Amino acid sequence: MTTFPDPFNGLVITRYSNFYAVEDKDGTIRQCVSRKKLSPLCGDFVTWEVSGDGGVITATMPRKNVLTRPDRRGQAKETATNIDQLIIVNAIPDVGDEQAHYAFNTALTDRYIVATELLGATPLILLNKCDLASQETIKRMELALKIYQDIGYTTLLTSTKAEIGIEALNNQLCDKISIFVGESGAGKSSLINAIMPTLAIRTNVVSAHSGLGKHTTTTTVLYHLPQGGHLIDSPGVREFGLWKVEAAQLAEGFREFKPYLGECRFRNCSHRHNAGCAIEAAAAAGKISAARMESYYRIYNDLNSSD
Ligand SMILES: Nc1nc2c(ncn2[C@@H]2O[C@H](COP(=O)(O)OP(=O)(O)OP(=O)(O)O)[C@@H](O)[C@H]2O)c(=O)[nH]1
Ligand SMILES: [Mg+2]
Ligand SMILES: [Zn+2]
Repeated sequence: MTTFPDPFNGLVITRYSNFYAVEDKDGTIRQCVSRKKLSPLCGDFVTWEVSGDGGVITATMPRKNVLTRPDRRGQAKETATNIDQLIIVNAIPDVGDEQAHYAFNTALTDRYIVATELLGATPLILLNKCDLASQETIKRMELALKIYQDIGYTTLLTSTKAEIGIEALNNQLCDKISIFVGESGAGKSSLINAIMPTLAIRTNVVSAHSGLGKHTTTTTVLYHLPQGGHLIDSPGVREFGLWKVEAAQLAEGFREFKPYLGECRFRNCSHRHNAGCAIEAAAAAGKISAARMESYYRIYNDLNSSD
């Protein structure tokens, strides 16, 4: 059951054009419009009043955080709010995909992790479709995931087809709002279906001819878990830009940098080949993974080049 913080009597489940699906305390979903000054999001607790057949949203509860994603023009668009956990879904590289022989999409994962840290939420790094991988690939992926485990993140290998890791995922979802994010086709909706089989969300069947997905998720929707907790399915991305992140803030998105922040010789150190940089010294001493340090450089450069 959803706990509604007083005096809020509704929870926004999803938005469609100018309407909001708002769940009330009885679990009834009502079609609401919103007062002009408000822009409710999936995950917002609201107050609403009956109006005609539906309702009108009159206030929204102060938010814990707001997750944004790029729209078609690359502009930041608010997606969901009050997020406790981001489940970063990657698909294991296809067998025989020579270009993907190194690892999964760690660049996208690291960007999501930065966003998660700056939101004050927890990331969960998930690698799906492990039924498609050879034992050798699985071993390589476990090594890639170990980098994240070593800095204290939870990682999971899953398969919705072979039902691997679904119970372990389920155990990570109680009593919080989790959002599934990641590239289109990685299996976000399939994972939610595996956890809640009665839902039957339509999933993205990629057409072999056009290469285009069908039933790809286009709206952000919140679902309730029977044991408490909420899951939000969201549309996949091709790229994940970071907005409103100052270069100086970026280092705070790398949790393993924390013990060294403030230890650099120069206060405005950018941790990029700087004299007396404590973070780079830690990386050189093997205390910070080379892959994550590379990620930091890459994201830093991307932030500066998009100005
Ligand atoms: N082999 C295999 N295929 C999977 C697995 N999970 C999902 N798929 C398939 O991958 C395709 C994409 O799955 P979706 O769940 O729609 O992916 P999505 O991340 O929700 O995609 P978007 O909604 O576009 O962001 C579908 O054809 C699924 O059947 C898995 O564990 N193994
Ligand atoms: Mg989907
Ligand atoms: Zn430094």
